[in-house]
Amino acid sequence: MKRTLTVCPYCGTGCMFYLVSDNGRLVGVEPSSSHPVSRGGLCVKGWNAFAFVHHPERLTTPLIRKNGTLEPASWDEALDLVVARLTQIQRQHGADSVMFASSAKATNEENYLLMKLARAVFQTNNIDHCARLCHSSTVTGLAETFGSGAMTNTISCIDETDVIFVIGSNTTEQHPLIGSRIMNAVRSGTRLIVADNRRIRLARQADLHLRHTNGSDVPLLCGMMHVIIAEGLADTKFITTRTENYAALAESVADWTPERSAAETGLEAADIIAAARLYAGAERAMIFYSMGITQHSHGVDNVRCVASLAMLTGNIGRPGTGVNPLRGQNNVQGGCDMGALPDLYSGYQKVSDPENRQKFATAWRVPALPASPGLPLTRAMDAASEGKLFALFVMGENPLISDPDQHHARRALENLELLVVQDIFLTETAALAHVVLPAACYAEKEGTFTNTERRVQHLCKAVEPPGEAKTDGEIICAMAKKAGYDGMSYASQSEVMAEIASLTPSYGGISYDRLAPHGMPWPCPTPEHPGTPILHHEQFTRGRGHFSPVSHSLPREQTDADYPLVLTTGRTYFHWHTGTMTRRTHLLDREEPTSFLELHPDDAARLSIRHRDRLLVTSRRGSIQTEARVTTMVIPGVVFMPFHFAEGAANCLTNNVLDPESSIPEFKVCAVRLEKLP
Ligand SMILES: Nc1nc2c(c(=O)[nH]1)N[C@H]1C(S)=C(S)[C@@H](COP(=O)(O)OP(=O)(O)OC[C@H]3O[C@@H](n4cnc5c(=O)[nH]c(N)nc54)[C@H](O)[C@@H]3O)O[C@H]1N2
Ligand SMILES: Nc1nc2c(c(=O)[nH]1)N[C@H]1C(S)=C(S)[C@@H](COP(=O)(O)OP(=O)(O)OC[C@H]3O[C@@H](n4cnc5c(=O)[nH]c(N)nc54)[C@H](O)[C@@H]3O)O[C@H]1N2
Ligand code: SF4
Ligand SMILES: [Mo]
Repeated sequence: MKRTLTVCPYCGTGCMFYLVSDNGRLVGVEPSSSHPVSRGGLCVKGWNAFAFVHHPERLTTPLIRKNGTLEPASWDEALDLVVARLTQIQRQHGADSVMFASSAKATNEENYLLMKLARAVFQTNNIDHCARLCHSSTVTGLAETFGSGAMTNTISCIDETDVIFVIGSNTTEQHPLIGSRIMNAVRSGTRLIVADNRRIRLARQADLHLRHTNGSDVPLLCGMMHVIIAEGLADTKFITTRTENYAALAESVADWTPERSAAETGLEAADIIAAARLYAGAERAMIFYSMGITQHSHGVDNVRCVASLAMLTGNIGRPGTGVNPLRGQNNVQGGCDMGALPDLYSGYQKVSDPENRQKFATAWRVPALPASPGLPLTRAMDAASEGKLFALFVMGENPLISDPDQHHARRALENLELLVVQDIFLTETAALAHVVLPAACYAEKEGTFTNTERRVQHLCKAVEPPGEAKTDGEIICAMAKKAGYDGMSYASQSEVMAEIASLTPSYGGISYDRLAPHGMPWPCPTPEHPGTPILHHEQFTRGRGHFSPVSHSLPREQTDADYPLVLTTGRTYFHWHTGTMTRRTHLLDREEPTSFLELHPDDAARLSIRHRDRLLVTSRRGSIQTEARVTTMVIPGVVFMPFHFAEGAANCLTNNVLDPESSIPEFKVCAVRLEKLP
């Protein structure tokens, strides 16, 4: 038996564990008892993270579509075809007629390499990844207010805080090892406020559970800030020494009396007052938030309000405080850090700045790099439907199931002249591709992932990839070579990290020999620097923290007589997104085998729907069939569905409207009607 220390491939919590293998095959997982986050624990997905690796449906050879069907091909044939078609399409329609979707499942090194391939070799800034669907509103909102869009504090700070405010995060199911840290803290006396209208596990432990209507976080947070200012609970010393633009914020919340906030949120004024007093009264308070805040057409405004609330009470820059956006995928923090974003190089260096372009062009040995920001992923589907985007290269994403408005996404993907999908399984998106490239998974490669608390961790190779599958990094470098670029041959992944460090100030001091055993948090500017667990300690990354007042806007789609219920979408504990890995893991699939919809008993009674009845769910974009779960998890008027299931796919229903500033879709609110099926 061999034990290989590596990083969990599921969520951004970033637990580390040992993969146990016997004769080249994985047989199990053992937690790492000394890991600072997981501390010997794992959730059910971590315990089962070996099971999909040897699944018989893994992709083992490249596939090329011939006469309508995908047929096995050699690597040379497949990569020659991809490079030739990309080049041809660019020649015909311009450099920006192609786009690269990077992957929060891939390593930092691979994200860096794909963004280098897009920018240096194919001369386009059209590169993005699933962070667009997830925390793009955080990146925009916190960059403006603090100067940095990452979690400000550490997971261990949970043990040192007095009050935890969880807003729009189902932490015990989606970041289970962080959720259990919160539960432990509450058991030893930490106070907990939960703002989420589902009765999630944490809500049952909370001192205050605020079940406000979906999309009413701005009124809730403005109401709390109004109370804090009116009752003299603001931290005036912090405001004067550390922040700017306070007067504008104070003016903007002056009308947000608890009564007005109550009317807009559906809460009691007394609860809003109580939440404000509890949060502001603490010596140290932490905010955790996730998709309930970000996935709205006003997601950036939500983030601005969260940032203001923390600054107003001086809850930034100290242990046990902070604004903590929980990053979802195992390496979505790293995907952003590595510049798999249309407007930024690695380390959030703007492509619009000529000095940055010069620096990267020199290092990459190319004459010039493109200046105008590329397309956000969520605008790619429109561009493909409108005949402005002709080729899409997708590494490790499944947009046909994860993008909003599936009919629209399918039409767009089918309209492309070239769709290439590089994945470990033949996903629903891959089934539409012209070329499919078989990738190695996390257990079959070396590299680094950066978790939600900015901790860069090293993963080690445990077993060989199946068949002819290659690592994402190998495939990208082979493509660069075939495109005639000689600046992408590396002897090892640590060499790629050395290049990243040389170009990325926040990773400047990071190298593989410093990462054992459990990684270190960026910013880490020099080889001597110990890493930075807590951001904005003496000053904010941007200097002074900036209060950004917001005005209130409603979700873009409202209910009416034809579509009387609000649909909100999200996740379950057992499944991962589009189910490619978890639905191929027997123990997980057994727990949650199929699509379902939660609805409140009052709505069920009105519509004569019983538990487990088959339902037809219809929105303005499409219909699906699913199964009813009658439960008080949800409030009357709101129904909830996970988006994991290709049959009964929630994203047939969701709305493709975007936040104008961050281009995040409004996954958390659309309008539907239900009919009981015979
Ligand atoms: N098991 C599992 N874990 C995962 C994932 C997975 O697929 N499966 N995905 C990972 C990824 S990439 C991400 S981004 C994270 C997401 O993690 P979370 O954001 O925690 O998960 P969601 O279920 O999308 O939504 C969280 C909560 O937002 C609430 N909500 C909906 N609308 C609103 C609103 O208007 N305001 C407020 N305050 N709350 C609202 C919902 O009721 C829900 O309980 O999870 C990560 N972890
Ligand atoms: N309705 C609704 N839709 C949503 C959301 C929601 O809350 N509601 N949330 C959104 C959010 S936050 C997110 S993050 C997205 C997620 O959307 P996606 O990123 O599209 O979802 P995943 O299923 O995680 O896709 C990851 C893919 O990578 C593959 N993969 C795994 N490991 C590797 C590897 O090492 N290399 C390669 N090349 N491939 C690999 C997997 O097989 C899988 O196909 O969904 C979004 N969609
Ligand atoms: S909490 Fe997240 S990182 Fe930890 S074992 Fe579970 S899925 Fe993996
Ligand atoms: Mo996400």
